[in-house]
Amino acid sequence: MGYTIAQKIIKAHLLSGDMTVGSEVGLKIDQTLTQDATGTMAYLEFEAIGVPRVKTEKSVAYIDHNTLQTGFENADDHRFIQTVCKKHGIYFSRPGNGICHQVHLERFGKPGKTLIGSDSHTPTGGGIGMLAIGAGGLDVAVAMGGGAYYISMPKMVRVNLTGKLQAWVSAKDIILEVLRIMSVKGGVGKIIEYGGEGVKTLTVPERATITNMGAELGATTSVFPSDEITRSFMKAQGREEDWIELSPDADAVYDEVIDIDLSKLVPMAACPHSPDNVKTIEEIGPQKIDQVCIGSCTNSSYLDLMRVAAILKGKTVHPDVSLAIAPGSKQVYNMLAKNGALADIIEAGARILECACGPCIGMGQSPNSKGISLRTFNRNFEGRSGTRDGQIYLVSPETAAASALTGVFTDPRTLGEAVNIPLPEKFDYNDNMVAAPASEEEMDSVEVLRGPNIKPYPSTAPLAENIDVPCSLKVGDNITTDHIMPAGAKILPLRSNIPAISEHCFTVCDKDFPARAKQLGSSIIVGGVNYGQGSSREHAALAPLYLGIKAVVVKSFARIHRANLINAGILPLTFVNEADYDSISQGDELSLPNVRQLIADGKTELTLINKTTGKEIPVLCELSGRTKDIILAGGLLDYTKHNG
Ligand code: MIC
Ligand code: SF4
Repeated sequence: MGYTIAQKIIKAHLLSGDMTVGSEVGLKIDQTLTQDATGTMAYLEFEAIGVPRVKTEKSVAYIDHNTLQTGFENADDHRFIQTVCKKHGIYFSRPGNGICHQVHLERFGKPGKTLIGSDSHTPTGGGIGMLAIGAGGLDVAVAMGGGAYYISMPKMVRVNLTGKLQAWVSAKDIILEVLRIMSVKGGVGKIIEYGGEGVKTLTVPERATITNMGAELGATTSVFPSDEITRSFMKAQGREEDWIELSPDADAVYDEVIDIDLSKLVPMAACPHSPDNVKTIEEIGPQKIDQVCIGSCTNSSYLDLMRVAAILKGKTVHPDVSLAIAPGSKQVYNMLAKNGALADIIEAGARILECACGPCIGMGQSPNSKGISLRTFNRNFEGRSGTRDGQIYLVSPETAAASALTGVFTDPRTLGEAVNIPLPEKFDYNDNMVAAPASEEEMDSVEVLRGPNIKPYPSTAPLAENIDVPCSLKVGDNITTDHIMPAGAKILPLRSNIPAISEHCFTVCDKDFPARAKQLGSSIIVGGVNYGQGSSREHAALAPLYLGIKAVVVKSFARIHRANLINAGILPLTFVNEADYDSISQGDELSLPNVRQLIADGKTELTLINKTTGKEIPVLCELSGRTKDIILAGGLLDYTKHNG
């Protein structure tokens, strides 16, 4: 039996386990990336592990999220990251150089290699045939120290692309179609591989838009073959020597196949408040809009922005619309500046933002009350824009630019003849904004600079013999990490200060939660399906840890968040019968008697007793040998310190 692309990369990097679906595999990690909002914690964890110099082939730290500096916090954290990287062998991409995924794809990613990043959109690297996976900061820290990264062996899904996109229909519309078909939880436990004749019609930046937003499927990652198109992209980046060919074996077996005829797709939007709430622009109709934002790691490539510039050229943004544009990298920005496209964008009235995440994570440009904002981003969760009742629609750059001119939802196919922007033969690359680390001889003399905002990792304790605590919060389905640990300009500067950031934990759902949890001392959270979808932020586990959460009992978990809970030493439990969700109310006294012994004995089915009602509820605690030991030790940091 042949292998899929992902199986080939996994096989070549397998350190432990066998490749049976669902069983745990340990992978050798070639590259890591961090960004600043998760990076400070990841490097504090790396320091705690105590390995002097990274053991990966390439580790890069990007500054792209916390770039709005309204106080000392972000600047201090950036200085910490810069110095800690210099000391320990990590490349440092300076603020202004661009969004981690865009820059990594341009400058460092390599087909056939493994990459983990402390950001859920790390799968962007799948656009050039990498096995690129989003992970919690602590997992990235362990990988930097040379440790394996563990996933449960995913199922393989093949998305078979045929035909060719019509003019003005975009790669964004392809991934919106996949989201429409599979939903935000349809990819959990799966790797999505793209294949078929249609793949040959897509450039690397288009492929990367698709693998990037595959994160919204809940998938472990997404991957394209590495072919001649990949080779010409790498060559245009001056990195042809990094290219290898990669394709699935002819007899590779997929667990699921989805067929998409590209020629049938039309411009679409993900409507509020979920990336899978997809409608065509035609179905939405010519509704009035207030704001358009173009950028983010999904759609801020040179090709994206050249198309936008061509649409805006010689026109003016509608008077009722604010158009903001953030190029994805310095390379993109520079090329637009040199070829005059930036002038066309400025002339049309766009507000140019720095090369960073910006509005995607609520760092400015929050829309007006109830404002309708069209964004080329990947997430439209409630409140994420910074405006609680903001109505965010996720669209292609073409739809965004066309609508910015008319002031209403506009199908870009009405723009007339298509613009043809070819991939440049040579990108305007240089790495002058990437600082190399100190040499091995010099590293000891580098001083790591820490600001007063940096507080230590929360204290942990080995798993208790019994858990007897109340339910401090009950939430519904599809809770995102933006609910658990909101981001935005006001809260993000607290990412290195767990006590302070914990004051905002779950406040989107219940503003009294942090105070209640603290008053209770220890407690349990109850949730529905796909709990913890969205980002990789381990703060969504560390804040609950700080607030005394001992276990989270839900109908099902999103992958990265479940791993982060285990890393934080919080028990992840699922209901055996989903209907039992209804038998727990907030405030009920819950008990897991003899839990430590049962888990140590390898029991996977436990009994959760609702002492308030007397009901006995069967729950699953599915831990492997390694994750079991992590939970018993009180988290991955303690486990790693003791097990090396
Ligand atoms: C996001 O898009 O939600 C983020 C902000 O990039 C997060 C990381 C974080 O919360 O710092 C992610 O995607 O993992
Ligand atoms: Fe940044 Fe948005 Fe991409 Fe997250 S999704 S890395 S916030 S641009």
